[in-house]
Amino acid sequence: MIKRPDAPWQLKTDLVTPKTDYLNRRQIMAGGASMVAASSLAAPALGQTSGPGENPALNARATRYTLSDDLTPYDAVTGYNNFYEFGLGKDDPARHAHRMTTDNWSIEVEGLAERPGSYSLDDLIDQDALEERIYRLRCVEAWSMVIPWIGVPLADVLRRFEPSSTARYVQFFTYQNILEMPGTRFPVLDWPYREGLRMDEAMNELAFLAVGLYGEVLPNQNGAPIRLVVPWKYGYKSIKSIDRIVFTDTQPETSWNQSAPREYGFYSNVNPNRAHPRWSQASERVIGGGLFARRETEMFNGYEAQVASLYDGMDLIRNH
Ligand SMILES: Nc1nc2c(c(=O)[nH]1)N[C@H]1C(S)=C(S)[C@@H](COP(=O)(O)O)O[C@H]1N2
Ligand SMILES: [Mo]
Repeated sequence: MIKRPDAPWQLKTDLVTPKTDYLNRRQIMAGGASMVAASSLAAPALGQTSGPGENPALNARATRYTLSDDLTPYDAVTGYNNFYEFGLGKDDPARHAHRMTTDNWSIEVEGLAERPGSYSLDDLIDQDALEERIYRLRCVEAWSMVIPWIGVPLADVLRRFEPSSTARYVQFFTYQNILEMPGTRFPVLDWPYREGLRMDEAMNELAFLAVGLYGEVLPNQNGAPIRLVVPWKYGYKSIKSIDRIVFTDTQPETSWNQSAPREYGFYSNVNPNRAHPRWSQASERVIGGGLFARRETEMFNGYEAQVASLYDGMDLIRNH
């Protein structure tokens, strides 16, 4: 048994709803459908996940950012992952990410901002402000999951650093430790993993920093202790285990764009009309929904109303 260090901002356990109640409540809300789906899980080889209830509980207020679709079962959300620092297999993160140390986490803030510096999680995340948002994560590999995230709007955190008016982009970096992250021994990507957003994208109401899911502290394999969630972009933009943020005036490097620019653009908006060079993006496999469960992919992952105006006048096939 790996003893997880308590996140400094987690609520005292006696103040929160026990997670089993949380899960039961969810099951009732979803008409039991999501939990039934758990038993017919489309059999990705699941690693050793921590079960629901093993991570410390988090309290969060419900929001209107809630998909009515069935939730992806907990075991799939935490057992079928991409986190290349721990290997290329979908079950590698669940098997190996427990090695990552997340205690005393801090984020270095650099570049074009009035308040650069080193911030602890406690500085950045107000535990009374935690929200739950149910967003779909749509991977470029053409599968998706519906996840009840807990966190805070990215804009609220970035504003505290007082970005300068000359900052046009923000770049994020993942923690790097070759001893804890076996996948980084291989030059699969240029480590540390990095991602970026245009400032107006980053300040959009949908962009979210997650510290939890399913009523509990984020499991390591999902990007503990803090990761980005950009619901209208392909999953790889949602960078995990962030330890550095840089404000810049030029479009920053992003790991996947650096590794294969023809396949992965800077914008990476979910776009059923722009195929990946090697496969279609018109539909997606629903993880946890059974062997043949698929859905049509929606423009901007279904968030056209909230984000289409960010790209007015841009050719979204060229600027993919
Ligand atoms: N640091 C880091 N962040 C990452 C990745 C990664 O390999 N390393 N994979 C990305 C990809 S491709 C996807 S689809 C999502 C998966 O998030 P999940 O495992 O929580 O579902 O994380 C993204 N964030
Ligand atoms: Mo992905």
